[in-house]
Amino acid sequence: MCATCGCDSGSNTSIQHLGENNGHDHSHDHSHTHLQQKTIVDVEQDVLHQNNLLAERNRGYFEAKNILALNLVSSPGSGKTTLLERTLIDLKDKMEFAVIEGDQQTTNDADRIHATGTKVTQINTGKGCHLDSHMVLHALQGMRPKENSVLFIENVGNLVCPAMFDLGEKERVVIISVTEGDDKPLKYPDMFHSSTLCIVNKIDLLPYVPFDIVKVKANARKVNPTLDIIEVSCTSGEGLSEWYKWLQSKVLAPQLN
Ligand SMILES: Nc1nc2c(ncn2[C@@H]2O[C@H](COP(=O)(O)OP(=O)(O)OP(=O)(O)O)[C@@H](O)[C@H]2O)c(=O)[nH]1
Ligand SMILES: [Mg+2]
Repeated sequence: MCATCGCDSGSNTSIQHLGENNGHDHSHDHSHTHLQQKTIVDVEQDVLHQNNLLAERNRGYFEAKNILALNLVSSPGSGKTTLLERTLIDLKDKMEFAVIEGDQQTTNDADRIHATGTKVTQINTGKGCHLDSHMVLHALQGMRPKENSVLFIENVGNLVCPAMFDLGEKERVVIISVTEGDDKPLKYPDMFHSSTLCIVNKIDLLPYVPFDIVKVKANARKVNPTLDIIEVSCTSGEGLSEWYKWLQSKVLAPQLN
């Protein structure tokens, strides 16, 4: 049990590698002896401290290999996997990609990514509601993303707990879709505060939903004044070129053709 958010993260995790790697499945149990502490505050600090240590290890690995690691976070169904499918296909001649998928159950998202021809590893968190740096470390050991590549880590759909868990990523990208309501940045500020880019997805649905795009931007910048914001529709393709430009601007020189 992860006391930080009350979920069962880590005790029931399975990792499955799909595609061109030395795939193997395994579950692993670990006794969280550090949870025997006196107070919840101690437990929270310990869980996050352990997570941060491994996150730094992941970050060192990414830096050594010149891998741009991006952590994609959002509530369930905002379009993370759809955005990845489009991106992986549209930019496949320009960049080398790998993907880690996080979901409580199923390999549905990994199957979708695999269909694009991209190396992908699925992490199933069981009862857990977020990825942590330990899970990502295990996934990396199996998948070994290439040097000078872009690694997308699609987190479990959840606007709360993933905000607390550094995975070692370079940047965090939060996705919000127009069906979710323009007040979400104010209600879930940690996620918007810790991200560097906010993608507003499903703008093709704007004529049908009461969502104020000016308001959502103002709300997002209230909690994070330096947040980049890009409006897209993964269905129509509108705005995707701006996302691709942002992505290319983050990729270090050797990753560009
Ligand atoms: N209208 C519209 N639908 C979209 C758009 N992007 C994604 N969808 C749809 O939204 C639904 C959820 O998309 P996913 O990409 O699975 O969302 P997700 O964030 O990966 O979901 P989880 O992994 O379950 O959190 C699917 O039915 C998509 O086809 C868009 O730009 N416009
Ligand atoms: Mg998904």
